[in-house]
Amino acid sequence: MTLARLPLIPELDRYAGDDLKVVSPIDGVELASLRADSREEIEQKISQSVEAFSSWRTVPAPRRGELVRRYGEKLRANKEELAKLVTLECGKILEEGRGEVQEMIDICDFAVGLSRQLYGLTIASERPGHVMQESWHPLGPVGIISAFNFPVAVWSWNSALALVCGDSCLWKPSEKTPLTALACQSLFDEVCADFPEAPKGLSQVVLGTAEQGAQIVDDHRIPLISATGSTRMGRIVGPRVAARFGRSLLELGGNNAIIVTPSADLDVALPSILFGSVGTAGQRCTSTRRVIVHRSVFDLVFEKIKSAVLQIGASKVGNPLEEGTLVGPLIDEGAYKNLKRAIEAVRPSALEIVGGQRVEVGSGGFYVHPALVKLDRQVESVCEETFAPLTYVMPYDSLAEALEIHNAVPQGLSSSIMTTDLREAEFFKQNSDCGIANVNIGTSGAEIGGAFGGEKETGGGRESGSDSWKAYMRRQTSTTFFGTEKPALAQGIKFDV
Ligand code: UN1
Repeated sequence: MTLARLPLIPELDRYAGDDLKVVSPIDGVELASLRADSREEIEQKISQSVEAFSSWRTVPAPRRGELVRRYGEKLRANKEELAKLVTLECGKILEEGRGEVQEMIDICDFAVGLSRQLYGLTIASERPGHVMQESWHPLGPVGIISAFNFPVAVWSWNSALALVCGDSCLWKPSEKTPLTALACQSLFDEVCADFPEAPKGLSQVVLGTAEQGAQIVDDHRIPLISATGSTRMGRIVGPRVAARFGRSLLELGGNNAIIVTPSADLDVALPSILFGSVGTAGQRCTSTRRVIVHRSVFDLVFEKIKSAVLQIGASKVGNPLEEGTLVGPLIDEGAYKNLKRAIEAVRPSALEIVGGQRVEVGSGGFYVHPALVKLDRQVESVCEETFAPLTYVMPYDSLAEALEIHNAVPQGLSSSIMTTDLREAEFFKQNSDCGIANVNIGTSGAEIGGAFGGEKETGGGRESGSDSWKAYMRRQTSTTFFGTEKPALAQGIKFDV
């Protein structure tokens, strides 16, 4: 254990144990070995969270915003260290590690503004002397289950909003990336130490695997479970939360496509296709997995992507801490095996396959040459999400057909069209079945200001910007009679005694 590499977790020893071996995907070296929370400890944390909620909900929202503002400042001061830890633990390149921490800072800023804008409504009543209002109240402890690929940003989208909404938080990070969670927790604790209204246990981390996650998922004291991860995980979490009439916010798999039309400006299209396909080693839920290209430019576009992918594969795959690297390692051997499996599944139908092989970068890590598959149509195996740098390129003839191909997968997160034709752009936006539909920018790299999430097997949740905050609050309709006459009943009902 190299404590010196983890200055953000001064109390790491407190978590030491044999349950979770945390390995850096960069070199396979063990970073730490941690203990999972026991059932009793989780029970205690949940009780603590309920307790924390009962006082935090009474703190005025702008003051709650002040705590989040200070946390944003703390992140600014520790951005580089936290970004390095993100890179060390999940393997994304340092530039993207910085981007991830910047997303946290941005959502904190967003939440601070929001803390003064948790607006309700005044509604016209049908009865004389009555007024109707809709207001938003704190919801309760929020359970946050996050994935390895955005180990800290996705937590912050949830927690920054939940905190200004008056909720307490319980965070079960991916068992592959618990260290970044502990680092965020210790920064949070530092901020709370100087904030008298912040109750003990306002935000806590629960360490463990799916087993520990399940205890949070099943607990009726936690009204909202926000879970990010695979569709497989969502299929388990969704029904379990529903069975106890809890609410879930699910951010699951994607299978995102970029449509390239004949009018596309290829200088605009190519960088987006490349960043979406190979950025973060293809391990974003927003990664570009499919490129649907008009037949008139199909070969040209494929060749351009291919030559860029070959160039990246030859010289830009490597240690994510080193400058110049564009593609770091896959998270682990399982991810590499999934990539191999997907390539074998598509091989019989492929016109051409580029890359997909391991790249030797040093010992231990699973580095791969990004894979590109040329197809003459969308085949069955393409419909499954593969969390790796694997991109399928296929042709279309009419835009209606392109949208049919586009929508024929079970996931519905992010989509994009490359076009300079206004009609094509609008047709695409009307017909894409995804939660995100971009024009002339790629599928990945969404800003925090918009609501983030998708339809179908992506789970239907929306988090981050816009009015996503409403998921973290309880809506209340209240009708007040202020008249002096006998109040009327609604619907014109007469009930004279
Ligand atoms: C994820 O991969 O789970 O839009 C989140 C993006 C990032 C977030 C991705 N802002 O690519």
